[in-house]
Amino acid sequence: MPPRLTDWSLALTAAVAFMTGMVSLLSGLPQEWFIFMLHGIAGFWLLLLLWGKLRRVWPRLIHPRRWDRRTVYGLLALLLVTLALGSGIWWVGGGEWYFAGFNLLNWHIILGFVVTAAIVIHMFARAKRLRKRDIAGRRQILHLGALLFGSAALWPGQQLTERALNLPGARRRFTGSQEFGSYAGNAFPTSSWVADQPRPLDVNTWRLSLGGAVTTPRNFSYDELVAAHDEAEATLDCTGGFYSTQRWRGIRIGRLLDQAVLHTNARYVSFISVTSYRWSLPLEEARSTLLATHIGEEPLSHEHGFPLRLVAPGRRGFEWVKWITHIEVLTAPDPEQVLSIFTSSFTDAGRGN
Ligand SMILES: Nc1nc2c(c(=O)[nH]1)N[C@H]1C(S)=C(S)[C@@H](COP(=O)(O)O)O[C@H]1N2
Ligand SMILES: [Mo]
Repeated sequence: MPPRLTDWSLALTAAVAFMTGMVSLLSGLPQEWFIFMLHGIAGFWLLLLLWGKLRRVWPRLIHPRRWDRRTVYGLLALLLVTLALGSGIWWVGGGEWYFAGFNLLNWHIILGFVVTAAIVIHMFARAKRLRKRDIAGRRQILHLGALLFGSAALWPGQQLTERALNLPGARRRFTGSQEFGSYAGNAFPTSSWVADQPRPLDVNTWRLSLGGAVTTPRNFSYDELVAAHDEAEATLDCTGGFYSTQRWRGIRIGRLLDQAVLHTNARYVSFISVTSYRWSLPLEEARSTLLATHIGEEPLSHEHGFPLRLVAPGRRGFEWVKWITHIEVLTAPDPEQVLSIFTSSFTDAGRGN
């Protein structure tokens, strides 16, 4: 393949890998499985392209006399991309490896950001325009086609290999997450988006307040919420790579909202933690969603969000707000909630004061 076509294909594939990777963090519904497939195919495509590029620059690499500053950058880039791809493939195969407190998936995400940033900088500094003769031509089209089919075939190949070898990766959910402690009450991993660590909340003084676009703002005591006995079976699927299916108990949000009379322009419901961590759901989805006080027969443990947490089926774990103290009915989306999940750990309550 012409060098420029290889380079532009690399950039394009990296962009696809980056975007599908980002979208996958927000995908939790079974019908969104293809996002994860596209991400995997983009990974294999990168691997094949890299192979082509490596063959091209190989002579420059093995002759120290031909080394220059670009060789060093090139090798560094190669190392980064190999680590990014390797961590992803290893994780998907069921690999367990921790470094500096982060697992393979965490490292894969970090490396994905670093590689993407490096490619963007490189493109601005050095990219050469793609000319007509780089793309038009039977050889080029055959090459690109072979790459596309090759990577598309490698993906199911990988799934089958995992199953044939009975690797731990074969038991992953479509999101890539592995199961822990389903239907066993509080005995599944706990997680934070950053590092929220509030003090345990005292239900004697704790109240849930419901306000915003409502006619009659209200407070609810813990006992009032527990009395509802609504149930839902749902899977918490953390973007850190574990999932757990539980029977949750608490109160359906529609039941709460009915007691406050919503304004006609109400559109979203925001769930706000004592740490200021917050996330919102569209009104109709929120109505059928549960605020949990219990997992199975056990009250939520402090780490799982006692006294009250959101259980939002089909949404990824980071959206399941813990330690809720406020519910705010909104008339418009809340884009700044994305910031809140990064800053909540630095608030007084988030640090445990
Ligand atoms: N207030 C608050 N809620 C939160 C988080 C957080 O950091 N703060 N982390 C989220 C993340 S990333 C996940 S995966 C789930 C983890 O829930 P668990 O600890 O019960 O497993 O809680 C979510 N709710
Ligand atoms: Mo998470």
